[in-house]
Amino acid sequence: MFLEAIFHQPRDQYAYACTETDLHIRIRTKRGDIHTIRLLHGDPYDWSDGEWQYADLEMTLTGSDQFFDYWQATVTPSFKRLRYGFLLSDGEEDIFYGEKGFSGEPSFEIGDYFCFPFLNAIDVFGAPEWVKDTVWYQIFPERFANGDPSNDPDGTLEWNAEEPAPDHFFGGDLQGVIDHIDYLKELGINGIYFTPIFKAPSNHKYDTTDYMEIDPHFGSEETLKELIHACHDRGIKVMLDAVFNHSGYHFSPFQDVLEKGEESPYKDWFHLHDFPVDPESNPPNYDTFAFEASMPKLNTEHPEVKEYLLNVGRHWVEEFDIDGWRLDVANEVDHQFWRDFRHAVKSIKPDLYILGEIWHDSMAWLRGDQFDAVMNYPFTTNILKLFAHEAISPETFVENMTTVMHMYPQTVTDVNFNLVGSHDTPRILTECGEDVRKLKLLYTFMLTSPGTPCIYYGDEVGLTGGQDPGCRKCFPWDEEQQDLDLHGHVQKLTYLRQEYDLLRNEGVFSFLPSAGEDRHVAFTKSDGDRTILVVLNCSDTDLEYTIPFELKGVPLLNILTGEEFTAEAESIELTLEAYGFAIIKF
Ligand code: ARE
Ligand code: CA
Repeated sequence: MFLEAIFHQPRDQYAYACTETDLHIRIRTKRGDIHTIRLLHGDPYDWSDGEWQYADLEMTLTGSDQFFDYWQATVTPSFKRLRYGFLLSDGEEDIFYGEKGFSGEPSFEIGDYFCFPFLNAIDVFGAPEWVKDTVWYQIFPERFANGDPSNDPDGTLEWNAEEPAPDHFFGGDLQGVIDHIDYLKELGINGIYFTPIFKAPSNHKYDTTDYMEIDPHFGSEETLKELIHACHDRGIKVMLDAVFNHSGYHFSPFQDVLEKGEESPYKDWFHLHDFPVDPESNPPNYDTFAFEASMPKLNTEHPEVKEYLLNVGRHWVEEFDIDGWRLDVANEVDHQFWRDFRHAVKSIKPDLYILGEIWHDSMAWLRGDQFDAVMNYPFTTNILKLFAHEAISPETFVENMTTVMHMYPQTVTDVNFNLVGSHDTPRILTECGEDVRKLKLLYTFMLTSPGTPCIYYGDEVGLTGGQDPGCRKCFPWDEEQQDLDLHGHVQKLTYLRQEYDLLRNEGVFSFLPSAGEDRHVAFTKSDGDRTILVVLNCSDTDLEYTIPFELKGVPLLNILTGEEFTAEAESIELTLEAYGFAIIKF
């Protein structure tokens, strides 16, 4: 037994309350090393027969990555307290593992057990219920649609006439979104994430001048209200972008500091190194986002700054009824700020969704006291490697995805924000070498797997483009320029996700083996009674796939085609064309 590979910690993704009554306990072991694990568990104060009383429960293997197996058990402690240890068996020997380490026999000393002291309801991770049923659509407002030419900035270019450059304006605005709201409804999305809309000089508006004003080139407060009404009437949630790590150059407190230096009452609002404050110095003599002189970092520890920004957070929830905040550069802002932010906005709207923009391991923000989810870029990376770049084998993909799915508590994974591209990455079709078959396959995976998927505007009609600013082209509203077949596929998937709760976040997700000559990925979502099987052929040749279940006499439904059939033989073969896929329900 490889004891050195065994890992558990009594917190975070290894021990957490998944509901107000239940705990998930997880452990990691060397891949293939352990056959069974029993969780020995009891209440710390239950000594009814003069001995500590514990029960025992078999743990489930929930997945394997390159090096490790992951195991999980759900426990409902009668009195909300738990002491627990693991009895691991490799078929030859049994080893007990608890807080004090390993021993040959299960310990009778309660002090040797791990401790989950008490399941306090207020500490349970609680993302809003609606999120797991949401398919997001990300809009970069300057490029989605121009609904009001009268508010266009000077020098606005003709829609879609040129490749976007960092300083281009094409006139997109909020009225444009209102005008096309039924397009979005019909696409089957039910949440919109808007990149920033507050007053700022750039086209992307991450350099905020005024957090309390809608950018006049995007519209007015009335336009935003109308837009949010139009969305809510159609069951679409609205999430805005909060850029609180830094302000823009023209933010009046920063202007004051530039003008008055040490005399400015705002000098502690930023992280200034010395005076005079000099945006021309290289690097700037104050902290910024990524050495950008036009993005001075805000001092979120300062009580006035904090109060100011929390008020911004509250204002757009209270007055405009937004449903979510996406937090820009969330990991560079202090944790205490986010705790207070959560409290401030959730006191107004308890089911508000808080999404942090973090590209790396984000456990420290996902303990229930800060964010509900993060932008799941590790998911993106793995998807690109398999489906777009064909740089890894399906087996490696399954291993990597298993790592990603075990990075956080399951309660987080269920609502995490899955994306395959954004305004910060090349377009997904470009990543796929403009092979639409690959993109359809990749969408099939994203829209049937756990988490809440997001479609970046225009990806569904085949927009292309490289890294920012290339990925920010204007939406091609002329249908001649749209890939309607791709659009139809995305729409089909969003509708299926609405129709089948198993494709949203019900049931247990399991990969099926994908070893062998074929390049394919297969997985099931199942609640015990009903199962949906998804098979994806990741190669440019036909795939003969034998369904690895005994289904003789069982009625099957191909939910993509509507075709129903009953298996006559012991085994059922599916033939999938190059980059083809099947979704079968039984
Ligand atoms: C502009 C130019 C770019 C140029 C850049 C150089 O457009 O072509 O490369 O300047 O400084 C906004 C605008 C950008 C603009 C930027 C600076 O949208 O167009 O870029 O401001 O003016 C990291 C951060 C992450 C951040 C990305 C961009 O961790 O928070 O970098 N994302 C947010 C927004 C952006 C926004 C800003 C932050 C600033 O989503 O749109 O940029 O408000 C790795 C790392 C990540 C890294 C990621 C991307 O994987 O692990 O940490 O993210 O790459 O670089
Ligand atoms: Ca306009």
